[in-house]
Amino acid sequence: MNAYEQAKARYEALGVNVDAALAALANKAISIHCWQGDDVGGFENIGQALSGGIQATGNYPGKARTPQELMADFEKAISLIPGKKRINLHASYAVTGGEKVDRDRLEGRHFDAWIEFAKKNDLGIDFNPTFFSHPLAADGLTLSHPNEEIRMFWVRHGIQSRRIAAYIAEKLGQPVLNNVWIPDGYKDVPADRLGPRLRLMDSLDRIFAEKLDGVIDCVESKVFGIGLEAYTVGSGEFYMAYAARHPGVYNLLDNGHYHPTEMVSDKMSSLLAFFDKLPLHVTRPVRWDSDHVVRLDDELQEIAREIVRNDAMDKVLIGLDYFDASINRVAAWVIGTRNMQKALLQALLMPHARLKRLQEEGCFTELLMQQEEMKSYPFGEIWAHYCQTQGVPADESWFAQVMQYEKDVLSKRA
Ligand code: RNT
Ligand code: ZN
Repeated sequence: MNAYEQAKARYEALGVNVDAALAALANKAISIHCWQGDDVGGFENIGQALSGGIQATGNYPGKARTPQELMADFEKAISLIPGKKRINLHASYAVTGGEKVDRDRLEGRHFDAWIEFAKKNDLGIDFNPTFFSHPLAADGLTLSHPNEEIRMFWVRHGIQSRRIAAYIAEKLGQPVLNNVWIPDGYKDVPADRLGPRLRLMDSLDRIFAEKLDGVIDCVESKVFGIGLEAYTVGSGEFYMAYAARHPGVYNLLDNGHYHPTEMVSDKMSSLLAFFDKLPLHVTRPVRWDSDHVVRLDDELQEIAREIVRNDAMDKVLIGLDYFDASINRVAAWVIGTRNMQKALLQALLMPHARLKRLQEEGCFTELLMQQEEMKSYPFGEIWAHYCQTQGVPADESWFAQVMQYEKDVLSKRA
């Protein structure tokens, strides 16, 4: 028996079907965010720094400056990642061929280059309207803006974005997740909390009014942004209630968007009890919503276990959302995505039925023992075997390829 067969036998002795686990992993798409490649810059060239209370810190050389560069970097990354992949786009990444098209005038055809790219690389696509880094979002307000003209500009952007998502879905022949996140909030204690929320509700109603095929709609809450610390219009309660009252609109959970001891892994089952889909942004908050590269840490593993043991591989739509500008950006994609997949594989290799039975029978000592013993099972051998069957490097040997790419390509971008 080789190392893989020995490892497999250990899991099978627990009653785990390893072949089924590997098939399930290979079939689960991870939506990889395009914005790690250029520090959430986009291609509009409208002289706007990243705004909206989010920040990419660091100055590592070689960030992508054009669609061609971003596509090349993304292709390098996905060549080192096993399994099914999607690319998550923002409206600010439209490829307009030099034409200046404002956000409320964007159309599906401005994403044709991405559709071709997706087809060539066998990727699905997800989409996000971009409610930040724009002169009309300079004060941190968009869909809740008290100025009706500005608010309606952003409503039109929301409407166009859903149409773009529908256009992409039609061209690819598969659904597109369209995620609405807005930065709206106030730096200091507001005098009116309800007014902005009622305006946001009205804006969302207008955006979601049109029935469109192929679009999965969702809304993403958060607690605060930089410069918007005291109040966030689109809070957790607001969007959860909105989604509950609007069938077809789902509540996306970003695990950087809660207070530090609140865990998304603990929230998922509550939403799975009520919704048939649960979109996620998987990130790593360090002291704040810092969007560090996803590590294989306890919370990532617990999120993956919630997906697997609740039979929710088809319901939970996994998207990554981090942007570290202080390290090689291609490596950042590879590390974070492989970690998400490793977490899923570990979860798939657990005897969940047996562990649930221990809980139901009140055998908490044995449950604790088994959960802890599982941590030293030979997971790495199964992962390596999976990578080999998928034709990607099984271990850190992928890193040499990224360093070669840095030398040949990234370092030449002055
Ligand atoms: C911001 C949200 C949002 C963004 C992306 C770029 O706090 O997490 O999802 O990170 O849309
Ligand atoms: Zn997010």
